[in-house]
Amino acid sequence: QSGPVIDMPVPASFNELTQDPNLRQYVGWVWYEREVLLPRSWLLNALTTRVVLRVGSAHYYTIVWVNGVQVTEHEGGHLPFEADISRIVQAGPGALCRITVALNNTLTPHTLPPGAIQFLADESKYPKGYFVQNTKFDFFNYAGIHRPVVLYTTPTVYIDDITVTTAWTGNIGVVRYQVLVAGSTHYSLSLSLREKEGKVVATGNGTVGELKVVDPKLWWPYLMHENPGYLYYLEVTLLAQAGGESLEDLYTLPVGIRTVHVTRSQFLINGKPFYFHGVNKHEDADIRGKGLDWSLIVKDFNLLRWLGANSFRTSHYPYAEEIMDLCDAYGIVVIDECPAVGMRDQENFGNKSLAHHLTVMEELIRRDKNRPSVVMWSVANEPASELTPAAYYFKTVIAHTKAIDPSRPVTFVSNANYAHDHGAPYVDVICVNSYFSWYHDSGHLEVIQLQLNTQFENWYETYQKPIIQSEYGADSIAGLHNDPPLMFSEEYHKAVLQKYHSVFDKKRKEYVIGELIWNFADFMTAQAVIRVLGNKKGIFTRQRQPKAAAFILRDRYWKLANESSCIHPTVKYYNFYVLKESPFPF
Ligand code: GCB
Repeated sequence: QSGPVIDMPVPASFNELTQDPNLRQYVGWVWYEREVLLPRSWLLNALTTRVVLRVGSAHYYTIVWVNGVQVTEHEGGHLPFEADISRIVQAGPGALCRITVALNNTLTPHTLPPGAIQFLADESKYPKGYFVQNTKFDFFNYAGIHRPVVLYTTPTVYIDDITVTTAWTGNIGVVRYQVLVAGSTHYSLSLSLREKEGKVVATGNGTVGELKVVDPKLWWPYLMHENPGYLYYLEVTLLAQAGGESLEDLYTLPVGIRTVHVTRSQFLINGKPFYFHGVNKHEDADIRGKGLDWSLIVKDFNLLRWLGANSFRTSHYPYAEEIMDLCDAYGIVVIDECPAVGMRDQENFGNKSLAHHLTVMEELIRRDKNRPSVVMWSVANEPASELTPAAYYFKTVIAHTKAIDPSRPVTFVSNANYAHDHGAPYVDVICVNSYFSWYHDSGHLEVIQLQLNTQFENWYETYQKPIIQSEYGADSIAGLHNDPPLMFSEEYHKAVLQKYHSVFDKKRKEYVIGELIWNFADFMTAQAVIRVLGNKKGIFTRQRQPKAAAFILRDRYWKLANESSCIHPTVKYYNFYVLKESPFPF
């Protein structure tokens, strides 16, 4: 009944695991199914034990059944969702649990990212019923269960959510907390804040409060301090009664004490100017597509640190929590972006899209709000912000984002004309993408400096807000050489970067607060005449080998780190920090 059944690993994209071109470009429903044996102790006492099924992310629209009963559905890839499955698994006598997932990767004008199905009805050219899925974003629409699926338990009275914000003045650090408990109104909560080594530095109780830390060790970005990414651990203990038994729920949340502020020309972390010298990434690799891969994650962090990158933007969607955990622990600063990319048509700005966009921002903030590494939310990448409905649309999305999280600035990534950008008036920081001498004036390296200078001056004059060059770069095919530099050669790639850098060096003394290369690594896109097995703007190949441009950037980033007024004196050029102890058990 179900059609062909094949073995499918989780997590992974399904597209490139077989030799079948139809599976690679498949659009529609796919089904996953797996039976697992639950521990009996999870099933015996429904009054005390709650069983939860959690999906890290599945692309795009997902329906989940347990033992044939629908337990949840979720719209949108890149973000987690879960379902309380206690009643279903605790009802039957057996410990066998059948998990069925139906997943559909069809994108519509109202999904994030949007897409459109085009039926091609001319039967002299296309078979009957032929259709294609069109998208206006530049990465392959990999699909599947992309992140881990886990089963876990809590007591029936449990810690549902924790919100932490931090501040410090003088030698006192402040950790404000709010704990949400579900399952009962009768419980007690106690909190302890521990240092890395385990020593308790502050205690509290109740659902809302403030913990004070004397001489706090602040959370600093990588290369801004000799001990970056310092984390305290907030232990929240809940005690309650249910079914005649005492219940305990314990949750440990890593907490970094730091502040973020934006002025008209600066980005301040802990009161000191922070200059973003980093990258844009993708979750993308051979074979597994967008499936989570620990080895790749660790390799990428080692490359970031080798490069001297202090930050990245999660272009163009939220990245795995496992990646975000390492940003917190290593001090890599993150601009956290939602999947609003490729919004190029009028119909992407209606009420249906807007309602979904607000939900996505809520889900993203709920997931990442406590992360010290996340210093700014990005609500979209290069939408058609010059269209009239974009004005109300982005005003609403940005206001909603700020209302949920007043503690962080908000940005919006533009490439539209500065004078007609309907997002820019509402953001705290302007992010601009540009590709001079690539998509415009192709091959003319000599115009980059003039055009880039004009770009910065126009945006700053109009909005008086700090600016990040959120994308720039050029394609190069690794191993292709030409001197004088011609497009697609490694020499041209290097030359574009160097021209941009000379302008950044002038403007960073004024109001430019960062530069993020497009892209960290080559990545897969839809097939097109301007794409050679994908986008080749990576400074690393898709297999993570450096192109010539990587060495230019490495030189620059380490120099920037050493020049920066706030760099710790012991940080030396080309000094590569290796953590003595890894904070995570991989
Ligand atoms: C952009 C997009 C990015 C593309 C890049 C390019 O502006 O934000 O998704 O991949 O340009 O290389 O064209």
